[in-house]
Amino acid sequence: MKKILVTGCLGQIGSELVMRMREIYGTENVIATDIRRVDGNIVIESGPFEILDVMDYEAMLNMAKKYQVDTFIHLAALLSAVAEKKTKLAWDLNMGGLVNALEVARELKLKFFTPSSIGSFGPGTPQDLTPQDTIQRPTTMYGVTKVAGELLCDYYFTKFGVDTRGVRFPGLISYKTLPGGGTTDYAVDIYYEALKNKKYTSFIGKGTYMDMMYMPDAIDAIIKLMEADPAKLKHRNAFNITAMSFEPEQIAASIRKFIPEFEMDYDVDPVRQGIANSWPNSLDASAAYQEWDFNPQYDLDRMTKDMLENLSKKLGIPFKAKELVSA
Ligand code: AKB
Repeated sequence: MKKILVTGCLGQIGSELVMRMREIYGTENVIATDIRRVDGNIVIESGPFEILDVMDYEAMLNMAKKYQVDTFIHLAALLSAVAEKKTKLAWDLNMGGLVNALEVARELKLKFFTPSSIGSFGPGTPQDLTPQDTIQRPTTMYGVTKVAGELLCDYYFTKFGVDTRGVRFPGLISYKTLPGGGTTDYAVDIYYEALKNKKYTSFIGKGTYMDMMYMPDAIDAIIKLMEADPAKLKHRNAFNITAMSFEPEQIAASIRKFIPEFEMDYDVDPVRQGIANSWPNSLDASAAYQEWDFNPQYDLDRMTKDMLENLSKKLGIPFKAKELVSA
């Protein structure tokens, strides 16, 4: 990767990926785009930024030509809970944006990345240690677009030779940018509420396991996969990756190691609970370990400590993490 175009750069992944790639590849070589501008945003202020509607193929092509990019990272998409409410928009944006981006990659011979998700699986999928290659019959609009996206990326690889690569992300947790309307968002909200109120009401029910990952590991995974030797990749779209699997009681217990008075109760949202129930409990990420040395660094307690320390600074709420007595 030498010159990289990123769509959806103000989202949860994009905002951190752009900053990290600017450190590695040089500020001027990472062109951040989004459909909106947010005054004072660090991604916009720190390097090249352009307004880009991913539904506009001509604008996208011209942007890639203007900056003479060699890599396209396409992140703009609706997340699961919003997609369930805005089904037509989810299809139009998630699929229309993706096919436009793939066409640009084909036309200009660009290396290509787009994320899939644990949402690409469904109730018929083996739920524990879900294999890399298995049944994918999702029952959500988000999942339908993610499976179709995986297939489309494979198609552009086999048919046109576009170097497409992707991962199935679990829930991503970060303190920098909030996720926008996902099912796994409870695992981000809980840290904000733990610091602000020492109490959280979970919209995901007790005993609901989902895969999760801390954002620094997710960013490293994208860069590592994109830099991987193509000869080593047996799979492409998309690799199972995960760093941990937990249910709400376990993340609450992890927070209590640092904030002993933290309390949690439940007010389950039927829409998001239904989505979560249709997803796996835990993925088998061995193909990613074997084919491109995927190597996440954060487990639940290490992530909790880092989240609380950084969020306390961001929110201006004093918090001093003690060293963990037991993990
Ligand atoms: C969501 O909950 O929609 C996302 C995802 C797992 O793809 N975080």
